[in-house]
Amino acid sequence: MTQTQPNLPKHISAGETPEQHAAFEARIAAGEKIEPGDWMPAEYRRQLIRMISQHAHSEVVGMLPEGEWISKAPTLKRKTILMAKVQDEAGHGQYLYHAAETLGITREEMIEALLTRKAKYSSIFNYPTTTWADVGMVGWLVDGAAIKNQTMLAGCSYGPYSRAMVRICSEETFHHKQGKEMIVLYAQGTPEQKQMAQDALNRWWWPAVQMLGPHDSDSPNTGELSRWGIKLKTNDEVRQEFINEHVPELMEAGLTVPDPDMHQDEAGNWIHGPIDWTEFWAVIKGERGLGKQRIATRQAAQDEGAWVRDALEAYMARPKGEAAD
Ligand code: BYC
Repeated sequence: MTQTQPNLPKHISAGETPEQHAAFEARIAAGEKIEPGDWMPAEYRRQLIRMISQHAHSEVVGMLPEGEWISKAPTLKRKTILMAKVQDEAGHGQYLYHAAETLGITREEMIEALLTRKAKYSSIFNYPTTTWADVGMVGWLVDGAAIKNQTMLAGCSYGPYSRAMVRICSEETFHHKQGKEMIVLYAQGTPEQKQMAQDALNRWWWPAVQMLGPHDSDSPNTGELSRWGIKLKTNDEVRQEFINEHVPELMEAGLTVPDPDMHQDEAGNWIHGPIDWTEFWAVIKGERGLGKQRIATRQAAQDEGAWVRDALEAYMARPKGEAAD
């Protein structure tokens, strides 16, 4: 928790001076990356730890809805692709936990915050994948929304986060394409397959639109994140990019976006109807959806993996020269 000083704005913490902040912000304005050993405002550090650790948790919890389908994939080809995708998400979690660790938080502290619900993870992963088409729709819409957000974050001011994002985005692009290819195929298939794709779109459209965060007017963190070059676009700007790309593509695939108010304005933007934010917050708090189940699953994985961590610690602490196996 950072402390503010009387008579200074909230983003300047106790012991920091406006001059330090001005020099720091000049570096960002000049396009320099901030690296782990550099001076940084305590609030910049806090915001990055919050956001990167929540992003890491999202990748790891995000393995659950798709992972359920590995044993039920319809063909060997689809199974192999899905296994690679889920494994990629674990890798993304690793890069991101490492990036957050460079800011002085430990892996244990982050996991504890996830399991005690002090830290959030993306609302989208509290929804169930009820049919095989949901796996394709997650790839197309969820990875599609994530890429829009993460391409922006690849240009962010913190070096380790920015570099992690470059690699993650290239993998997410493959995830997005495989999801789109699946859904386009099913939408052109039998009436039953097309209906399965449409039902999946009906389930995932609104959660995907919501996952990019509350409207800018209700986003308490955007001000500081934009000030410090962490967010280069606002939640609503990223959402608009996502909608503009995906609505025409879904229509071209023969599917109907489940928003009766969706229309194109004179500037060519696709304008969505009202978003149900009550649902969004209830899902984040675990009052609706699978939040409780997701945390219980992560807790079980943590408990069942304790012996592996203990064995690794014992191995690392073994006397010098002792045989490794
Ligand atoms: N879900 O001030 P705001 C993936 C919270 S995973 C839950 O606008 P901010 C994938 C927000 O944290 C991709 N909570 O926040 C993996 C804040 O609460 P706190 C995940 C949300 O940070 C597996 C409060 O609402 N991507 O690609 O300025 C399989 C107020 O919001 C959500 C990332 O994590 C939400 N959807 O902006 C497939 C990207 N939205 O923390 C795919 C990194 C908002 O103050 N994160 N909240 O208690 C970000 O870019 C930003 O954090 C957000 C929110 C745009 C999400």
